[in-house]
Amino acid sequence: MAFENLSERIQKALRNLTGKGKISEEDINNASREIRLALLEADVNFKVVKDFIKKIKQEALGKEVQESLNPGQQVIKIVNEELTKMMGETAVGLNKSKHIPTIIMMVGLQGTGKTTTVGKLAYHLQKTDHARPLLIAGDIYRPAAIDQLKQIGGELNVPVFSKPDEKDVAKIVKDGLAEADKNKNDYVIIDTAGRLEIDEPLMEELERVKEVAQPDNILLVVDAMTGQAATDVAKGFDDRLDVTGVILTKLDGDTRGGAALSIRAVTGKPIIYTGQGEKLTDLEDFHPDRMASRILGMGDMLTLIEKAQQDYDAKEAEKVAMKMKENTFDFNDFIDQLEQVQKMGPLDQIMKMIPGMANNPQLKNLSIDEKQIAHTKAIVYSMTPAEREDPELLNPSRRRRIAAGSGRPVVEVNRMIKQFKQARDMMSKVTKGNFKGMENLPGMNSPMAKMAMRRMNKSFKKNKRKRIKNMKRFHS
Ligand SMILES: Nc1nc2c(ncn2[C@@H]2O[C@H](COP(=O)(O)OP(=O)(O)OP(=O)(O)O)[C@@H](O)[C@H]2O)c(=O)[nH]1
Ligand SMILES: [Mg+2]
Repeated sequence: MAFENLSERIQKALRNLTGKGKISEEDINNASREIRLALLEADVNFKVVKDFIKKIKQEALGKEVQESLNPGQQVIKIVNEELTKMMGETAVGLNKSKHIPTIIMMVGLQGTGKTTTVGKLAYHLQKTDHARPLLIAGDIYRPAAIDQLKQIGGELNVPVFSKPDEKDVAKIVKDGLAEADKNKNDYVIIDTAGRLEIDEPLMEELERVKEVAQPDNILLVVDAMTGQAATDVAKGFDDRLDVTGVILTKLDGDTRGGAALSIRAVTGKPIIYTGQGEKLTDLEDFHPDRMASRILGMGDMLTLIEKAQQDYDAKEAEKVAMKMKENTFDFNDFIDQLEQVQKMGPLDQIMKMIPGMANNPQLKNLSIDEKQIAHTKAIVYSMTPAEREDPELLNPSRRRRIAAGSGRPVVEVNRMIKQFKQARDMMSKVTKGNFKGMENLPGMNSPMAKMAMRRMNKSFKKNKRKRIKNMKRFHS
């Protein structure tokens, strides 16, 4: 998976912060150092890394405290924002010509994915813009290049203009454009030849094509797997051709992240699309914010919670399973469960970290009832050890004593004991891999908490086989 290492390391550095109520300058420095190393290892441009870390420190140390976030979450937010800025802030699309055709010229080193991307882009424009593109085969050096483009055109039902015997690429492009005029194509996409490195003849040829075609878009195709070297190449192309945008290919692969993260900062040119596979459908618009979230694993903050919960589940589910089997699940276990829920942190605040969620109206109705959980705990702690271990002892007079001891009304004590019994039922389901009903636990009565539960339920089911194996081992 792309960015795996980078993602993991940055998330780890940030996770160390989220556990803390207060963050010192030293904490920030430690996290910054970790992030810096992670970025350098991901082959992000040295200068870009330096600027980035400087900004993170400035922001993290200087920023006014925002009440809705704890300090660790605030640092995550800053890193997320800076990472987004680094990649360009907002999504950028193609330049469209006032008059048809809109002309797109594809450039880049050998094997980066130019020809494939010509096809992907044609398909994308067909889908999003009902486009009727013409493709021009401007690579006359590799014998199979024209056939490759023709095959792609055939798949998409898109015409391909080529002149196999013409040695002047600018002339081919000129004739191709005349053909597009004649046929009223609304887009023209020009494929060009690649070289192993930037060389003078290649650049001159591309400059001539640019001169003739006057393209609305010159898209530099960059292989994301090549890391920092890719940014140097990008700069070389940009200096000569003044490209309008970048397409990052092979983001589906084991990309370290260097090119994706530094190319915008180094060239000032926006990433417009990303290639996510070899098929013609594998082209996606580039959204800096989504990419940052993906790197930080935040687009799916719930996954983090889920993961924590899974780790807990693995051990705890075994214990609970045994308790259920022996019917010894008691109030001590009940308290454990409650504490596990609380350990996940203030759920409403974590929710706000999810991109797009901060302004979600549903969040306003969100109440994770911490108070209720505290009351429940007070009641349990007012029980004698014998009562906690054997709930059947709880007769009316004991309940009155517990009510007095915890400062809660008797009805509430009764309700809680009833809930406990429900929870016990629920636990018997949990051992069968079903979290349904967990929503009814105290404090879990909110849409968001329910959503988290549904997710846990799903992931629990997914790992069921593994769990059953573990349990069998545990019981044997
Ligand atoms: N996994 C993956 N492979 C890709 C992607 N884009 C292109 N490829 C593959 O990369 C290889 C080279 O692609 P081409 O489109 O021929 O590259 P090119 O830049 O036209 O190459 P030259 O014309 O030789 O300069 C092919 O095997 C493609 O299938 C992508 O986004 N993901
Ligand atoms: Mg090619």
